[in-house]
Parts: sequence; C-alpha cells; structure tokens
Amino acid sequence: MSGTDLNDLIETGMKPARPRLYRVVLLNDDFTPREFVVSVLKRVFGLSRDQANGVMITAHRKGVCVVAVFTREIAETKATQATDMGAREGYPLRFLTEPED
Ligand code: TYC
Repeated sequence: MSGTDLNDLIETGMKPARPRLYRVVLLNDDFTPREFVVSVLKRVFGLSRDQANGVMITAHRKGVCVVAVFTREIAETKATQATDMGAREGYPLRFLTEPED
C-alpha cells in the first residue's frame, strides 16, 4: 500500500510542518467583576485559582494578559466561549486571538 499522507512522509523522510500557534489574550474592562473573570479562566482554560487570579490581576493592571497558546481552531473556540460567558451575564469581557510570529 502506498500513496497515503503517512507513507509519503515516511518515504521522503519529511516531517510535517508544525501548526502555527495563536495566543488567547484577555482584555481589561471597567465593569466585569474580578471573581467572574477568575471563574471563566478556570472553567474555559483549566487554570488553577492562583493562575487565574494572576492572569486577571495582570490584565486589570496592564490592560491585557496572555492567557494561553493553542492551535488556531482551539484558540478561537475558547476565546469565543469565554467572551460569550461574559456576554450572557451582560459583561463586556473580551478575549482576542493573535498569531505568534
Ligand atoms: N477591571 C475589572 C474591575 O475592576 C476586573 C477585570 C480584570 C475585568 C481583568 C476584566 O480582563 C479583566 N472590576
């Protein structure tokens, strides 16, 4: 058997290209409660309470904070889920994605 993508890689000795990675970035706002931000970071991104609190405080003080890095579809899905959780409560909480270099 031949002609599969896997056999092509084996026969040519080529390695698959690494997928481009995307940062999920949390934006500060003046309205979303701190504890709500922490709960979203824990639920959507699997952060511990201490990690979530650190990300929230950095965004609060500096305006933005990188939450995590994923392949594009996962980054976009999580940013949308997290933004929607805020919107459902009437908060302007926003998560963006941006490609790494
Ligand atoms: N700045 C908000 C407040 O003082 C808390 C907050 C922190 C909101 C980080 C968004 O990304 C954020 N209630």
